[in-house]
Amino acid sequence: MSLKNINPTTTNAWKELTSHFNDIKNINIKDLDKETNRKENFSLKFDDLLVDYSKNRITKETLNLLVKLAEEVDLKDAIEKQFSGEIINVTEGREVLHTALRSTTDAPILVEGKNIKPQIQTALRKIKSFSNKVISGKWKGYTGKFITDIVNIGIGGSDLGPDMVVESLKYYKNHLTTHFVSNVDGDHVSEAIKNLDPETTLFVIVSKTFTTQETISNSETVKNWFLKSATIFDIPKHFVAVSTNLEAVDNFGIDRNNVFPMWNWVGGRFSLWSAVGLSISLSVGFDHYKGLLAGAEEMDLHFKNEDFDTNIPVILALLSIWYNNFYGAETEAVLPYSQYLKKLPDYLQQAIMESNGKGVDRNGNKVNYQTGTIVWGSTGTNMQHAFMQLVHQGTKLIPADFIGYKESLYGLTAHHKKLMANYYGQIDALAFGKTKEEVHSELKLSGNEDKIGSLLPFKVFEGNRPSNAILFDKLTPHSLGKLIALYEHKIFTQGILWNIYSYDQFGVELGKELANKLLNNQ
Ligand code: G6Q
Repeated sequence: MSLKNINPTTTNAWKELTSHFNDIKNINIKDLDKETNRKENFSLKFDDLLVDYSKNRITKETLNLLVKLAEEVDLKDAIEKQFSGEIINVTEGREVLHTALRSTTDAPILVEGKNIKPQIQTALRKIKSFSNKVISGKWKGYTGKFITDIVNIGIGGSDLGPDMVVESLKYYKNHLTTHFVSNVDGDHVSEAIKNLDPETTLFVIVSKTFTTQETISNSETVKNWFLKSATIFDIPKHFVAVSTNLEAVDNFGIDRNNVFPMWNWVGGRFSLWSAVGLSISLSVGFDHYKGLLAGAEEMDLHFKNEDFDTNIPVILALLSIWYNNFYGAETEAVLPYSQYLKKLPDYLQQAIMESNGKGVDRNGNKVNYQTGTIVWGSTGTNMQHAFMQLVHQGTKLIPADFIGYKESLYGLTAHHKKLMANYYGQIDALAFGKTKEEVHSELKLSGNEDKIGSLLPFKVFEGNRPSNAILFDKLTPHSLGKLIALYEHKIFTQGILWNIYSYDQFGVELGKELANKLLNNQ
């Protein structure tokens, strides 16, 4: 049985939400914040994670209606279908089972009648043993030297996830240096290899199809570079692949023993939990890699089992729909207050926009409502000195997720205090703004009474700009896994509510076709 097919705008909840929106659209977060227990009533705690969504333009009634919407489109049924391996990626005829990759239970998950759990475990054992060998130095290059550098060659889902996680977990990394090459721009690969030593470099070629123009071009280039000093018999010590296309991998010259599996039931942008994450395991060690998977599994169970009104990914998805479909907000910002997470917005752009950037519903009809939000962002505090001006005083409504950590990793507590003061300061500034009266008395008190006439309107902050505070105790592989899975489930929930297919990506095809045509005509 496939996913249900319900146009959200035809539900009772949508109608009620529309009239509710008309009633409350001018509410102000400042007034809402005065409610008794507002923070407690609009916060969710899940072990080391606290999500405070009290600074949103919502009431209890809004939330009830949004939850009702999720119920009316039968989100529960869709969740069950995803986790149990139904073919919910209908347009590609595939199951969507990235959650199976991190499941530690014995419960079988069947794909074409076969339990996939054993092959997942075998792949994990292979990742473990390979990572251990390379990290310990047991695995040696063709002249007997240890491996010092890893180069991940892949693009899109075969690059953004591993790259983002390796960067985010830099604190936990070992002696290996990891590089990522993705762009077909030859300067990218040239820069990456210019200081590398072929005797001590390991290339991890990640391509589900092993036909992707960028990845194959870059792989051929590094192979030629390698063969300037080594022979084809040395390739097995320096090239491994993650792919489903064994024939193409063979043709490239990679030893079958050095191939890690990929499966069609894992979408590229959700694949860092598979062997696509090999560079992660090499960079931080298998135990940390497992920690990442364990954190994601905890979020999976929360998403699967928790009631919608206390379900973190569901609530964040519903809030996003509230702004996107009722307030007409076009974009959302993701603002991590950790320099380690600087690549998270890029990663989420693919995950969110490639998944939910669809204009046709599950009937194949053009939708008559807004879908996929535009996501963008950068790290705090850097972005406060850059684009935040527009978020505070511009004309657009931009709901924002502020991701923060109670503790820093190196323990410079004075720095962390400042960082978090900025985190909360921004949230409050957006929500509460600064009134005319406040600006007036500020100018007066600072002895600038003469400037009140000319400056006052420019210094006013309207406020009433919504945000969520997503706060973890500490950045660990475990909490990162949880965070990524949170967004994955938010994406899924929104796709279900918008009645679109989130797991195909035909939108990237046309440009590829045209580029190939142009190449062939040259
Ligand atoms: C992700 C997309 C896409 C894909 C790349 C790389 O969901 O499918 O970004 O990951 O095009 O594809 P290959 O892994 O096949 O090279």
